[in-house]
Amino acid sequence: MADFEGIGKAVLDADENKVVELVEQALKEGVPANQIVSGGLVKGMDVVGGLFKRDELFLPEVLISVKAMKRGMAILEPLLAGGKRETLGLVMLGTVKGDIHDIGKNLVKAIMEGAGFEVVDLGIDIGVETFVQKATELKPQIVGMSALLTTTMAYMKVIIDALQEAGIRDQVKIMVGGAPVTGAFAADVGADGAALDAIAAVELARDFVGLS
Ligand code: B1M
Repeated sequence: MADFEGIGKAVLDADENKVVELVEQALKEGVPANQIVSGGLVKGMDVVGGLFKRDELFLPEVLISVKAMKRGMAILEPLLAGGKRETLGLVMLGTVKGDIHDIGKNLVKAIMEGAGFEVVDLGIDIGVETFVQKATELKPQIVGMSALLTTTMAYMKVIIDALQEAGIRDQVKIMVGGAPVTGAFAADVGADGAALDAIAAVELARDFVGLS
């Protein structure tokens, strides 16, 4: 019987060796990789996210839990590639044109992946053409934009308008974030919501895909 609880606890404890040991043990027992991800690793990250939200864990601790989770994922990912990986949804993320800040975006990516989303990261300084082209090609459930500068956040509206013009605005949920971004700003530019931090981003993403 796979020790899902133990895997989740090892993620919470950021005990990489234990994560590896228990994941390998579960595989030996014949447990499918996708079940180990959803029943063990993701459950552990859910607990981490909850504790962070209640200020019972701090960012560095969250990041080492993400690292432990990723050790487990590194074993499981090749096995998932052949079969169908179950994810909560596809998220496309990018820092908007003119802006190269990516520490927060990368954190959002890591925590979203930890929570079970598949994330395609377009990178930094991403223009409207790339956002529209990739959204058309990849058909994500969620398009996420990050901006740290008051001068670049306005560009989010350019992208949202272009998605509208391309006829795909209604097929995606749009999340905006970054230090200067607020809920009121999100409403102004026509986004579906803003998230103040990475945990809030996961909550909003879960809400977007009907899981909250
Ligand atoms: Co820049 N910078 N910077 N900078 N920088 C700020 C943002 C600034 C507030 C500093 C200041 O003056 N006090 C200021 C902006 C002022 C303004 O616009 N009002 C500023 C400036 C002016 C600049 C330059 C213009 C400086 C210059 O060259 N004169 C320049 C701009 C370059 C450019 O982008 N074109 C610049 C450059 C840089 C560095 C390259 C040196 C470096 C970036 C390195 C990198 O990212 N790889 C840098 C840094 C590090 C900062 C500060 C110090 C820290 C930002 C950060 O990483 N925070 C920042 C000051 C500050 O915020 N205290 C500053 C930690 C990170 C975890 O938080 O990014 O807020 P944050 O992300 C959070 C949330 O916002 C949210 O979740 C994250 C995790 O909790 N979130 C999302 C973020 N994206 C999200 C997306 C979502 C949802 C949530 O959904 C899609």
